[in-house]
Amino acid sequence: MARHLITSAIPYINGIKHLGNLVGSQLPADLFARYQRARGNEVMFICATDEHGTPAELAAAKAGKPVAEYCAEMHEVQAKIAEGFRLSFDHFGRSSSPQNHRLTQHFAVKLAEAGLIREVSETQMYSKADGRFLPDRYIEGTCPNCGFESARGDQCDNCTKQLDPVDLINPHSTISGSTDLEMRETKHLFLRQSAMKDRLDAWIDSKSDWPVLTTSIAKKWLHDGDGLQDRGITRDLSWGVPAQFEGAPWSGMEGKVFYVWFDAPIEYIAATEEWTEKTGGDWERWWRTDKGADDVTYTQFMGKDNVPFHTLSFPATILGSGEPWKLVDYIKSFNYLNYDGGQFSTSRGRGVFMDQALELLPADYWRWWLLSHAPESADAEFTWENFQVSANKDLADVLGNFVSRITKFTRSKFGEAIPEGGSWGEQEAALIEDLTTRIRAYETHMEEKDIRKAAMELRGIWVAGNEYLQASAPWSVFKTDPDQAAAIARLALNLIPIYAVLSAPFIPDAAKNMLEAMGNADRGWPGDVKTALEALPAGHAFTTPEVLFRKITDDEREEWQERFAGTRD
Ligand code: B3M
Ligand code: ZN
Repeated sequence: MARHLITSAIPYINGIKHLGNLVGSQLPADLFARYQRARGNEVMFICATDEHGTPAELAAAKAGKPVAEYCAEMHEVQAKIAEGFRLSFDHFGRSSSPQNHRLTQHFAVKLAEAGLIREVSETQMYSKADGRFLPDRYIEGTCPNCGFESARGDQCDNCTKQLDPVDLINPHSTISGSTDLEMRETKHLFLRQSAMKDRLDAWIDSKSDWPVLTTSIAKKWLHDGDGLQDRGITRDLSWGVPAQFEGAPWSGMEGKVFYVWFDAPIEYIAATEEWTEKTGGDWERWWRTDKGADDVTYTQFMGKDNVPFHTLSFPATILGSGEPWKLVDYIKSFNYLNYDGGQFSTSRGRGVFMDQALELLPADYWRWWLLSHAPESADAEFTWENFQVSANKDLADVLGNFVSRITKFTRSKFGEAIPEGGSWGEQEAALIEDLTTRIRAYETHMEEKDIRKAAMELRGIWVAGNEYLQASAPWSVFKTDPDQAAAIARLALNLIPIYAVLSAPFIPDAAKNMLEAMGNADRGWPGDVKTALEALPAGHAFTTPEVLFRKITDDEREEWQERFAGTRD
């Protein structure tokens, strides 16, 4: 039994995420976790809310709530929506947890002991109108790299370049809008990433199987311009992990906290420790190579804007600590999903947000469309037309129709049990061969985290069953040879639990309904296809399920298109 540690980038606490966020991390991570569990492997699937930094503070201020209260509430909201999408986290943690406070401070101490932290006296943007320093998102201006006008102090959302607030052109405070800013002297801690450059470079070089999207971003950061830069890991904020604490090897850091991007990835570990508190399980055997984690395969999922932090900063923390922590084995990154001719926009409420999606249709519709159109090799685009076609064809016409046709036919001719009689011939042998090839290909795509390819193969597997039914036509055969019709029905009914098991990582609810209809006949992953097709014997009872997938009408499509074109308040 292999052991898989799987983490999804942890979503910021500030509000409900849109479908583009979902498909860029949590959903593909869930697909992989469900697949690995279905293969009988041991899985630890971790996600959390990212609760520190300026996004949290700004959102809480906007909501008129103390930040701790805001975070606690929004965590519950996000957890509930994640459940709605059937995201099967073993634990959905909180980066504000005591475990993360402790671990973040622990790493900082270890890094300092290894000589990888330096104290820097630097000038920072200070807003006289606001009476405070303006870290990260408290300041916006024009990106010096690409000219984007709403670049934030820490990163440009347009070109993904990491920025320093002092780099921005025409900067202003996002609290008051004030441009009356001045540079003031303040002390901060810096992580000496530059000292780790060669180690990180060699490590990235050893990952020849990683997506080019991942390695090219890492390489750019390592080699462009002056190469990998040291990064400030403290901020002038009150909400976060305090940078001054008992046992800290520095002084004068009162009133400062660690930078959100320093503590957020550490939360992957801390969330597993939170899971221990919840379950009594052993988190160290997932994270400490001296405590059993050396046989763990660790896979991370994230959008491309998060790649620099996961290929460079977090590994610098892990490697730099000098302790035996588990390093990531594979980083699956994604391009962006666009929305109907433009971008999803949280600030302008453009596009479909996770809570809204679930009000329109069950999770499986969204899961299927998003995963089968995952922005892997390039940016992808959500359009309502495409969504309607994909759901109606793949889910309703192909899979749903197959299940409905064979259960209804059997019920009407033989009753609700797998019928007896007849035998399989050439047509069945050909189907078994075809399915065997396809299922093995599906496994390969899933192992390689080629999500679109896996989706297309799965669809091919559904189509094969439909075509078999069409070609063998048990409704005609029945008139002259009821025994032969029974043999066909027996095979087709046995395909339903196989489809359920194979499809569950993509569409878990429909899979569950299919298994239930077949008397909860989960016989595990189909290894040998012929054996799997003989799993349910004649006489095994089934029920004819309600419509698995209803079709999306043109009226609905038009209404939704209009409704989500702009502003959500
Ligand atoms: N919260 C950014 C994002 O939600 C950030 C990811 C942290 S992963 C450790 O895209
Ligand atoms: Zn830019």
